[in-house]
Amino acid sequence: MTKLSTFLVLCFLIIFPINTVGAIPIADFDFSPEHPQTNEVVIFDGSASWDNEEASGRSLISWEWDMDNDGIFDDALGQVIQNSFLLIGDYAISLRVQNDLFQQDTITRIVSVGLNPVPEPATILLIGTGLVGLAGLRRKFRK
Ligand SMILES: [Ca+2]
Repeated sequence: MTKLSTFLVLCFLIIFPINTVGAIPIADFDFSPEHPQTNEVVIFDGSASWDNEEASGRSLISWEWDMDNDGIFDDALGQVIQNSFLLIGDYAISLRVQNDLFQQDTITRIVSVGLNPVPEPATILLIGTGLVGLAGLRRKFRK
């Protein structure tokens, strides 16, 4: 090996150390319940994310979430977060993970939120008041 080629190999190893060349963070998350309803607390768990070089000491250092689908990951921080949705619909939820080499990966999943069939206390109160009113009318007509 010539001095020049030895020098070039050393430069390459300094710039791209062997144990970091293949490091790739992989973003992944689950959410529960799988079919959430309006106003229900949904747990988003990013612990399924990993780095393919974890055996070489690489690790993930951040989990950032984009909950409003604006492309900015500033809505929540942390491996496990929770959120609830006021309206029915399909929501694109994204997670971005970063490893200790500042390499990143993102993943987007669609959360389909359905209507909560359980009536709210205010609705129950309204129906109850209506029934009492009907009963009162019925008594009036009997007299
Ligand atoms: Ca956002």
